[in-house]
Amino acid sequence: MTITLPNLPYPADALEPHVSAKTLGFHHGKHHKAYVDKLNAAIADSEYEGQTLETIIAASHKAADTGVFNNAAQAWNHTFLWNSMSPNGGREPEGALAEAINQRFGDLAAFREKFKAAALGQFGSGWTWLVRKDGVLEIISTGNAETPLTDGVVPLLTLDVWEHAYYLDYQNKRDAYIDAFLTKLINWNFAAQNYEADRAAA
Ligand code: MN3
Repeated sequence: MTITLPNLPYPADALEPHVSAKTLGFHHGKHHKAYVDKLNAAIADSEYEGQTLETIIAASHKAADTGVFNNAAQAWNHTFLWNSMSPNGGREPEGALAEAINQRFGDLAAFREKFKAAALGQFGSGWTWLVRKDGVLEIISTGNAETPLTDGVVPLLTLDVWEHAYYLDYQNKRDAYIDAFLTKLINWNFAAQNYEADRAAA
């Protein structure tokens, strides 16, 4: 069994004008694909071969096997990213997740402000996440390939703040890219599914 590159959940031009088809094409077809290809090369004939992606992430992290971990985590993070955005995104969260957002952050505007500050404040490459930690919502950032999966918290949604995610469309204006994500693209339905699944599992 090899790790496969999943298709995008929407056409490459579906997020325009906020994320161009060119950016999404490169990001998925070149960057994400390269992580998957390098991972498969690294795990061939190793103890990781045939394991699920999640198992490979946990085991390589524990073993400090950086070459495997970086590519495995990036493969997983990017699939999670595609689902964190939607052509119909940017609306307001609903139901229990909306209540939890309001309870934790005050209101949606305050959530957006806090998420934006975290995404802007991530120095260099990395990711900003909404997670559920011990039943409480938190906004966290991780550097490079790091993923909350190895911290025992449940990711609900993520934004990629590596320059390759936005440079073609926004150049150095990371703040405009973050605003577009928060107001036009963010997939609250996906976050709500992850939230409900974690509540049901608790
Ligand atoms: Mn990326």
